[in-house]
Amino acid sequence: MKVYLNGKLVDKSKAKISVFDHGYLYGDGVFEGIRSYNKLIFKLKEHIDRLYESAHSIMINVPLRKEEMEKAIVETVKANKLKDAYIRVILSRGEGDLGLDPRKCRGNQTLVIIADKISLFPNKLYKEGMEIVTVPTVRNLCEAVNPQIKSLNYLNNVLAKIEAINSGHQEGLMLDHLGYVAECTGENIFVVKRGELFTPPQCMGTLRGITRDTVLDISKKLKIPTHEHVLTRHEFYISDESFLTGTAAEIVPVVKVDGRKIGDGKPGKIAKKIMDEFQKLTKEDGVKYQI
Ligand code: PXG
Repeated sequence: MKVYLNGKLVDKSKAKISVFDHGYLYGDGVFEGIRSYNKLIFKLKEHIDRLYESAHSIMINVPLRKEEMEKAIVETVKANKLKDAYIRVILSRGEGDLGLDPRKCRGNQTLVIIADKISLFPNKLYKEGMEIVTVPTVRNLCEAVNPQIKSLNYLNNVLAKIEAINSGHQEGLMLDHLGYVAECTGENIFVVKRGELFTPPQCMGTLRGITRDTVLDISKKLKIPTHEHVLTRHEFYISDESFLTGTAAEIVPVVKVDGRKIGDGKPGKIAKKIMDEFQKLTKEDGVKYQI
């Protein structure tokens, strides 16, 4: 495997960074997870835009222009001869000293691009649906560490994931500090009620997911009335269908929340329609590369 490290493609065994890197010491950095399907990188521009927005928000200068970033990502996937890839772009503030002071990193950002494979959940879950549970850890406050920033500081999500796993579930539903539904540990969430689609608005402790945006586009195309609206757990429990969206997870039907069956306890019709449309899109839409 070849890994992109600060402008060079190096062997995985040589892809090493300093223990003084503030990404390692403090989670001081940003990242993106991107997928390619049959030599098409899906929503690459959107992922690059979000990476630059996250970096801007925490005042890290991205050492490449956006066109150069696109090229670096494409070259990394090509170097690994992957038709279908999961691409991780990681930008940290770089090597500094043992203090928090970001100025000590002197603009030495570390940029890593890894192209690999990922399969987050077993196939069975996509057909039969997932059971999820509400977790005690509250989603980060927007005024503290804004969930819109895709930062390397994922402890909030990791804690929630631990709680979900400890209770025998694959995913955990995270609420915001007011008790409204926010998102899962690495996915946005949707519910369907009487043929209409609902998802929490961005300001409710959710990441503006690129798969979420894609689903909103699909629902527009399919003429499914869609609302970005605050949701309580009750609304979840009484919904007809539910599903999760994320680049790594793609679209996963949810059939039980906190022991309550959703609809008839099987993946819903609208979820399936959206999953089909999503699959079609991944086959046609994207930045093409040759291997
Ligand atoms: N919410 C959060 C908190 C995320 O981290 C999403 C929603 C979905 O966003 P996109 O843009 O991918 O549709 C994410 C992204 C993992 C893993 O291993 C998941 C993400 C990132 C990194 C790792 O589960 N999801």
